[in-house]
Amino acid sequence: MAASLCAQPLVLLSLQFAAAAAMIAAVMGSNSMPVNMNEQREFDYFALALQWPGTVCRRTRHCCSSNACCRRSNAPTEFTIHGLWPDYNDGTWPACCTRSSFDERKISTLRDGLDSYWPSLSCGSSSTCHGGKGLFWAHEWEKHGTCSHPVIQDEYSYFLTVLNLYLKYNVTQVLNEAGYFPSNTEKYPLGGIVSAIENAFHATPLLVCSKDSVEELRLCFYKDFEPRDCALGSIIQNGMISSKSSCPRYVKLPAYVPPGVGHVEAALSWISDNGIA
Ligand code: U2P
Repeated sequence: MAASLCAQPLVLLSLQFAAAAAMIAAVMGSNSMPVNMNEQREFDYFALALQWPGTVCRRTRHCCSSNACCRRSNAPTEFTIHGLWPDYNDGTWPACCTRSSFDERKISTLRDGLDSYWPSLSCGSSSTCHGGKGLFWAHEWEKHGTCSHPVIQDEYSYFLTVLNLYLKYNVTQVLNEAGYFPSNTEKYPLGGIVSAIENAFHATPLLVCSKDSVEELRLCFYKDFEPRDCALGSIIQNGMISSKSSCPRYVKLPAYVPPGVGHVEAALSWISDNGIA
């Protein structure tokens, strides 16, 4: 009798543990380290991940107020922030390092900058580390920001640091100055884009593509926020580090097309909204 009374909570506990582990694995992604806080060693460097709305917004099928792709003429048309990620040199990264839950009030004074430069480009709520759903910012803080210790100590400093880095290292401006502008027809040499960034910031970025379109550009930094080369797409497979780039030799920087009824109609209405003949 006593044994069966004890067994039930144990079964329940292990089911809860399995559910929590599955949830955490989903939040962390496949290359992240286990979520045992005590086992997560300090990270090696930061990656500032930027998204290209012209590519990401093509995935928007229906609109909602939280998706900046749906702001039509007011939608972002330059790289926007995805997150600042503490990474390891071996291509893995720590995730969900402390129990510090996101608190929107702590970043209220940064709100204008975050809305402009760090908008969500999707409608779905993001997973948080502790089993909930929340804002894109909540996901980035809980998954990545909490692993930035001891360099970044709290939520406010994390968001402020990211905004400052983004504004200081203006990737869109560098690409424009090198002659790379949004276009749905033009293709640019990947090497030219990489060289433009290297010349401006003296470090090699990492580009991520969706087919032939640039989707993300990552700038990497030492812990004192001096630029450094990104670990060029190293991923761990079967215990071996291998290098992988998802971009072809010639890539597009697609122009923003508002999501809607269809690409052609949407493009035409966007052109007329913007007074382009
Ligand atoms: O690349 C796909 C997703 O994996 C997560 N990622 C990738 C590289 C890295 O250094 N760190 C990292 O976390 C990202 O997940 P997210 O922050 O969006 O949850 C990235 O989108």
